[in-house]
Amino acid sequence: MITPLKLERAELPDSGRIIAISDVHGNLPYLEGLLRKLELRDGDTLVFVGDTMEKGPQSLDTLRFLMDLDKKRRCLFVLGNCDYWYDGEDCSLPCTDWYVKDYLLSNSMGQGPGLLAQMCERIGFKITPSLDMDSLRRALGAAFPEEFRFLGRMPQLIETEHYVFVHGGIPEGGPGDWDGWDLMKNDNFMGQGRKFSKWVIVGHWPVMLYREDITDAKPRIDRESRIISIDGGCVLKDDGQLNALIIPQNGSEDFSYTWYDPFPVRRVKSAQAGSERSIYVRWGDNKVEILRRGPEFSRVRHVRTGYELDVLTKYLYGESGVVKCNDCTDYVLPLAAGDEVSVVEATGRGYLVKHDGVSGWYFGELE
Ligand SMILES: [Mn+2]
Repeated sequence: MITPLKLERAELPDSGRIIAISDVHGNLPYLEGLLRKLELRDGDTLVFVGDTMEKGPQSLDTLRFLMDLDKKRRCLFVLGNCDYWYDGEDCSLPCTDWYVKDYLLSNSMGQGPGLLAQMCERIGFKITPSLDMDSLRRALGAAFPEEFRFLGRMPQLIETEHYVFVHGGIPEGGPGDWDGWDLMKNDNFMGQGRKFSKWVIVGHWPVMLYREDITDAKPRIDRESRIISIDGGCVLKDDGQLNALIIPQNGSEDFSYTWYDPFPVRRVKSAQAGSERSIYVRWGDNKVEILRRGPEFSRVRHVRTGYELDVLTKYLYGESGVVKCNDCTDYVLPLAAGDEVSVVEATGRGYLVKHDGVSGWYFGELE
């Protein structure tokens, strides 16, 4: 598939914060929660770094929310691989036949019905295996012209004086060598050993995937490569969060961040020491051998590393013998009495909590 390249240059205002958010994935409550937490001011510029849709439950509503927000505030948008529905020059039409069919019929993009499926449902267009693409295009094009125009205007990359915003990453070589798709879907961008003169701000690759020992959902700011990766695993990870990278003003490197997740915040009563050794078992590398199955926890061995840990039995899925395990960690968080944590899960042994974006166990009592 050849995806036309669409690059843009933009000027950012001299004052006001620049706030980058990526990978909302149709999770409107997280986005609303994050925007509330940010206490937006008139001078702020919001940059949405792609994948606002798909995988989560509310793609169409999220898109419309952003279209509305764009009318009220200064917003910039770049396309992610999950926002891309166009093929070739004619931006009034959703993407190629095979892509749309595959997506609509098999739900291959993820867990929930995505944007096009929600649009079909909204107008009562029935999706069947004999789906006629021309009538689908006519129906969606007629019912959602503004939505497609809005998406069709988005570039894959926005370059400013000091920062570059791109969903996946910047491919090797120069624009003459690039396909638009490689800017949107560029896996493990921070792990490629690249360096840049401007700050490159990306989403796409959930940041926790950059560590194998702990689950850390905070934005990763690498001053050496000048890459900032901000996807906190919203929708994709049960304990994920929606991050906002905050640049206090144009040209600044004094980055900060905040995030939203829905977990209740509590205080820990007693201090505990952190574990010296831990593992983060993640999707794609989650084959485990069950050593002892228990009602709440089971002892397993992570197949690739041989590491042994206890996991919640409900996280195990697949055939008997070597099975797979939902994302999890055995990391024990270092905590001081009075620390605030958000409680992801209460179990018979202790609490799975998050502290400063890091997930782990707390075995004491909560206030
Ligand atoms: Mn993506």
